[in-house]
Amino acid sequence: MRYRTVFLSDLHLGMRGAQAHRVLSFLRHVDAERWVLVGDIVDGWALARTWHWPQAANDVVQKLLRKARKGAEVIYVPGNHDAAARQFAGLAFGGVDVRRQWLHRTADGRRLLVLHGDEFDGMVALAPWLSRVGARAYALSLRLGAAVTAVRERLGMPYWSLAGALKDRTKKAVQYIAGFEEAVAQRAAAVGADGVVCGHIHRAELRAIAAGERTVLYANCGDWVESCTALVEHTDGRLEIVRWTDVPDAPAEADDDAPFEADAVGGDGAASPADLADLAGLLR
Ligand SMILES: [Mn+2]
Repeated sequence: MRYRTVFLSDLHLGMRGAQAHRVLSFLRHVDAERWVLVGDIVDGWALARTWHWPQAANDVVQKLLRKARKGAEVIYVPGNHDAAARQFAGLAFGGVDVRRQWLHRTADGRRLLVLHGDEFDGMVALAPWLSRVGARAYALSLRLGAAVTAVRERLGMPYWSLAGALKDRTKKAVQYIAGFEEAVAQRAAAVGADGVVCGHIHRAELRAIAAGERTVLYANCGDWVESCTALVEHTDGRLEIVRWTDVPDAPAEADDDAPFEADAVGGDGAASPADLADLAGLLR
């Protein structure tokens, strides 16, 4: 499959529960002129707690760099979990263009503001699973979800997300998501863009949202922790959310690598300068 542009966000490589082997399968089957990485590609928060960097995560980074070498345009807009990379905004590494935000022009001439979305956390009330404490509870629910997923795969059932299902059913989650989408759409309208592409809340979406006098396109890439979705632009500029349902063989080393203790890299979960240097190394 070949697209004009593929937008990917929230791979969370380095977090237990990340699905690097699925990302890899997607990258092997899909080709594009342009790859836009919309943040939380590497999860520096999770890595600072427990070092978990399976071969598949490495392969994902290598595969993206290879696409850049082979002539694809690769733009990387870091998110809050890989915010360390924001210091490199304006620079390019191995053909990867790092930007704080990005203005994408579609083949049919629409201007889309690309940002991760954590910029709006302070403006939207109550995002429990997005705070650092919430992130741990969320990771736990994902690990539970991973067990369910493993059983379903063994039974040949399609991929299904426990955390996603739980999240979608709480009233507060619904309110939060609506508030987030509204805030992001308002920003796009304020800068005169025709739409916005973001990630962050792990919920793929593609719809028009009224923002004041205007209507803007709200596009969220979703994530590769739960839903395995990407936003793609066809050669004619048409946008679409695709869900990657291929179930590749899970790597044998999946969960038996002994993690380093979290306190080896800084106590309270905050990234130390050494962590940032490590992260920068991974991103290069
Ligand atoms: Mn995020």
